Amino acid sequence: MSRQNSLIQTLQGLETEALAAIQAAPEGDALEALRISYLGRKEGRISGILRGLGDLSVEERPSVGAEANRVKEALQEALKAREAEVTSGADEAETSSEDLTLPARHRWRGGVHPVNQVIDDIWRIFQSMGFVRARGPEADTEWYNFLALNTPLDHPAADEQDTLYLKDSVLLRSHTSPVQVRTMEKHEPPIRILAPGMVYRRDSYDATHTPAFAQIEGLVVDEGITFVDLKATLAEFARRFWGEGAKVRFRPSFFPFTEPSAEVDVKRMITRKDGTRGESDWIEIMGAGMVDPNVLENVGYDAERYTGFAFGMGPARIAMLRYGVPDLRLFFQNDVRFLSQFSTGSPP
Ligand code: 2NM
Repeated sequence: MSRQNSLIQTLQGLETEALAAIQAAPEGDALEALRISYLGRKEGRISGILRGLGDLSVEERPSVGAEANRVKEALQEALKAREAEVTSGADEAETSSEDLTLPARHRWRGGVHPVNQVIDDIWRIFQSMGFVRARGPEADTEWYNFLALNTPLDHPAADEQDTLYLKDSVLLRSHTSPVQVRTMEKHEPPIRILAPGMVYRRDSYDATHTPAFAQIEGLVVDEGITFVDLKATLAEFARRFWGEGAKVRFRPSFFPFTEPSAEVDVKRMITRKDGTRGESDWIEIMGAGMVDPNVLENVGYDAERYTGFAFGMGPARIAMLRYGVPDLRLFFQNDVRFLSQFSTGSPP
């Protein structure tokens, strides 16, 4: 065979080999290695042949040169085309064994936090009984948080609650009662308000305590309000929240801002695992009482003319009872595996 024909055959052999390797290259780095090994200026095998053209005779040179250039261009084109394929992932779509009958991945859907669901439910019940929502600052003064509420600063209630002070006589409210005081200062009776909001105490962080938690307090003041109004209002609330068979019980207690004061328990109708109906134990759900006349005087009301009742509860505690959650901290960790159990929406 002539030198000329043998070189052309070598070129065509290299072309076949290179095209197969380029088509099989999985990604950009492998393609670059192939480009260097065939077309690289120094070591490239095609480039070597082109460089050797000078050694050929004038007759041999044109046909070998033309073939070398054709192979070089063919490889450049194949490299470019394969490069586009591996970067676009076209190859993957062609060859993947993806099962198109699998269900689609669902979108994450937000939900209302279980404690907020309880707050919403409680709010709707009192709203339907004519209560109006009241709000106030979370940072307040000793006057609104304690003194106006008939609680001297050396009183065990002020001490017990272990208040978070911001500076002299300014603190994070330890209950939402200062909202009631501010509302009474601004408005004459009749008053019928519900004050939901965050409150803060220097407390531990464990299964039953957190230093920040939601509270809901209610207040009714008018002429002729009695303890019967308090009992009837809370009994109605319990039936609406826990179901028709729910009962309430009032146990004597003490708060500086109410007299008399009571702790309120609820007993619910339950359905046991075997289907039989029965009653739950008594469970404490809130504190309540008749507003102390000193509190009414402190906001400028005539305590001879007006009386009132007030109550306060912790929605997180009620959410624990309602959903059987054993540890308050679960409500604060925002673990989606926990929270998604309380989502009401069905997946799309
Ligand atoms: C409770 C229990 C009993 C209460 C009293 C007042 C106010 F401002 F009217 F005096 N607001 N909330 C109250 C009464 C709160 O929480 C356990």
